[in-house]
Amino acid sequence: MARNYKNDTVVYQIYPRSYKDTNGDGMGDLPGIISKLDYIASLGVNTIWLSPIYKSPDDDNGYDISDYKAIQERFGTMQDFETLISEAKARGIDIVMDLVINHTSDEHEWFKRALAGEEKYRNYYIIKKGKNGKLPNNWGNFFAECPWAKFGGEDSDEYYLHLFSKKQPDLNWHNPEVLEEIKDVMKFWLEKGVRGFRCDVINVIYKNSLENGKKSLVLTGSEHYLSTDGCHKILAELRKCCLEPYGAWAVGETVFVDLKKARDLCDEERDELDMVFSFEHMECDQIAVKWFKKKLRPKKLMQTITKWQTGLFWNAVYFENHDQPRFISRFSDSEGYLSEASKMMAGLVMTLRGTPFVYEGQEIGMTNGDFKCLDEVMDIESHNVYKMAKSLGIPRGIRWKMIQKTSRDNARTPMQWSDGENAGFSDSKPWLKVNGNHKNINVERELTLDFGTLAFWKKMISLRKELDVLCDGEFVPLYEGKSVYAFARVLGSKKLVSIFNMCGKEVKLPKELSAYKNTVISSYEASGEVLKPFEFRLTSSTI
Ligand code: TEU
Ligand code: CA
Repeated sequence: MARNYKNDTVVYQIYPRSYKDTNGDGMGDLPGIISKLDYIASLGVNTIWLSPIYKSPDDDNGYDISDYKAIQERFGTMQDFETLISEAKARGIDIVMDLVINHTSDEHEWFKRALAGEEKYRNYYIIKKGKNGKLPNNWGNFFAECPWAKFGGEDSDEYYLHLFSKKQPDLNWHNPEVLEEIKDVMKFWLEKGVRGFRCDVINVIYKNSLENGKKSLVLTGSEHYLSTDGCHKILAELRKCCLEPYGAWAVGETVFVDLKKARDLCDEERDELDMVFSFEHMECDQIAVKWFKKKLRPKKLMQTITKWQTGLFWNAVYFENHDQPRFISRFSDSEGYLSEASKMMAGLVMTLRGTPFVYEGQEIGMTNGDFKCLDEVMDIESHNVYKMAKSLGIPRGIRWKMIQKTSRDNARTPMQWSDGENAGFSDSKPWLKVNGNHKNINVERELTLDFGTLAFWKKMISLRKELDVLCDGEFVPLYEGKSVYAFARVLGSKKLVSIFNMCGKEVKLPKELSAYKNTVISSYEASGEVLKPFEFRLTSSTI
């Protein structure tokens, strides 16, 4: 299969509303991203993935799109977007767009016309009569709501399906016209020079049936829509008609995938996606559902990483994004070692096999938000889950702890550019509270440090691109201990060994690893027989 990404692609994800505000409305914007392109280029990344910048009423921060071919006014203009593409290109940086096609906004023209009774557009959505005054089926919803909402007012006997918020009606992918519309959208952006797409919840788009689902704690009904044959067909078609002719690539966000399902979507022989974001490694510290967290056990994390590294031809390597709590905040003993933990993560992200994704702020070791109460949290999912927890009788204190630990807003706090007012993000009150730790953790300060967090990330990014063994080499598991992890990357006679201490205590270097002494780079200035808290080292040896 043609693979249109390059093995030395390193992606930087930007969540536009939190990156840089230039017009003082407290919300990041496209001119803000343009003003930071030199900074982004200095990181050494060669691709930017932009979370949605399309027109949207912002019920789910842009993942509810009301016009696929227009720019969100608050973010800027189409002219700004074109400038971003060309200025990025001038710095050797490609742009990848977020493609959200499981649902639109209920304010999209198509939905409005459906509501107005146009048959053609009713067919774009999944609309069903209730069963004897009840809902059409027993399915669950990703945002802890009811997935069915009345279509056309309270008196209607019809419902529309929404797996996410009520303002995100699911598209009907049984309708070939929907496919044609989306092809047209993709071509529109490809013509403007974008290099590919990150496809939002792509493995749920095609619903096989609307029958009741098997009762389950999470997402009852998902067996009717996870990775269906219909979905595979659509992806193959989008690849052939849209991606291939433009030499574009696609990463799929694929929820609840196991290895087998992931292989079916992006294996070497499949002409669908280039790679997928899987979730198993993000769930190492969860109890049944992501809102209940337990202590992260490094060993579980290592085992999961090894499983996916050895199980897939090529991985999308990520540990942070706009939906996940910051990773360094998940290590229970990272307090006091935040910079060390971040450097270790740089070592991990950049030496695993696959395409590395760095999420804004990860390169300076940003942490979870420091929210004190629910009023400071904006995310719709957090508010819904809080409500649901309340209705289940979960006590207030515990409810809040849940949200505090797991809210998606943890990763959405404004980028910390300086120790100044609003962290240098904006001249006025930001849309989401800036983390108080910007006094210590910020880009300006990092730029003065020779051995700081940022300097280390940059060094690792440049190694990742320069060393062919990191780009192309096989992954070979070597060691999984209580906190020590090691693996090799091998290409011909070249071999690099990554060694990690995934905890905040010193540990002796295991004897199995004592041969790997030839250090290429280390997250501590000197490295010896003892692994320091969260130490990472990369060593080289020959075969
Ligand atoms: O996320 C899909 C998804 O399943 C989760 O990661 C989501 O954040 C939620 O927590 C499930 O419980 C994607 C986007 O990344 C997310 O920002 C959107 O809200 C969502 O799709 C809907 O478009
Ligand atoms: Ca702005």
